[in-house]
Amino acid sequence: MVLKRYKGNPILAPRGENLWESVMTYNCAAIHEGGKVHIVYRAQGSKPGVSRLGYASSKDGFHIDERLDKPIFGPDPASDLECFGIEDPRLTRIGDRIYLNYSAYGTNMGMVFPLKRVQIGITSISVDDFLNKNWNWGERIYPFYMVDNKNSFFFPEKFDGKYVLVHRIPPHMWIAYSDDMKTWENQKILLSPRYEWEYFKIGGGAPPIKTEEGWILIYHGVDREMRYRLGLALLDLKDPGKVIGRYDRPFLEPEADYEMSGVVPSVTFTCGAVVMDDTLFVYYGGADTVICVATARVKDVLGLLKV
Ligand code: BMA
Repeated sequence: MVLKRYKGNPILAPRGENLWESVMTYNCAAIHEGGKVHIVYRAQGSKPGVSRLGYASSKDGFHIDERLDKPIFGPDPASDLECFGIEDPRLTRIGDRIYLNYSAYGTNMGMVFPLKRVQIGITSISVDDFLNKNWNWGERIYPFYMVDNKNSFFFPEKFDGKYVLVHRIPPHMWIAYSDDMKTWENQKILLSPRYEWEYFKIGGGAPPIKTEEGWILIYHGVDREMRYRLGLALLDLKDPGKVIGRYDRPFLEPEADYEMSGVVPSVTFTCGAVVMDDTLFVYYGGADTVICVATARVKDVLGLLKV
């Protein structure tokens, strides 16, 4: 297998002493800035329960050097739109800001018997504030208001002056373009389920990784038994809406104990990957309980994507 699990997995696990992260610490964003990997992870104190985001960092990508005791982002107390939690974060740097995309899990406002809804939430923070751990998050926006939608992230670059977003309206992954991140246009399906192991639905995983041969896109695929695997595609460097490669087999599938058993068994789910010294580090949640990392040489990953 091209992608190799780190032998010290899991690298991060729930901490009983902190109520907000005592049961599940999983699907995490990862971003490489200021000489370290910043890991922003989803945490819960019970299932079902409210998800919040925790923070840890690592210099070498494997060992956690620092971990904060308090969440760095949680539901807006003034809004019903995320009262059930902030899920599955993705981080992307564009210019001098870092964007946080998340699944906002809330209700239909004002309903007597509220309907639970998951939609895309987006906010941002300056790179300086992020690196100094001043958690001054900006405005929260919900670009596809009340649409059943999640697994969104941006490309780190603009294309023809436009922001580009990947998102998921089941069962497909979509791509959309915008001048202001609020109004999205030219939407189209980017990828649809194709293989047996992703038959039920697919969704974006880590924000795209730029290489000389194209953008590496790691996504997840869900089969009929609700098993979550990782998949791999390659997008055109200049036209990110054009798929130029797709690996027909899973890039990673639940096999290790920490992926097979946990709060939700048989799940590998990524929200972030970074490249250091030509090595791709994929951070992922195992069984919705712990955080793991697996690595591969970028050139070997590209080798899987040759069509
Ligand atoms: C999805 C998301 C993920 C989770 C996965 C498996 O719908 O909620 O956060 O890892 O289910 O339970």
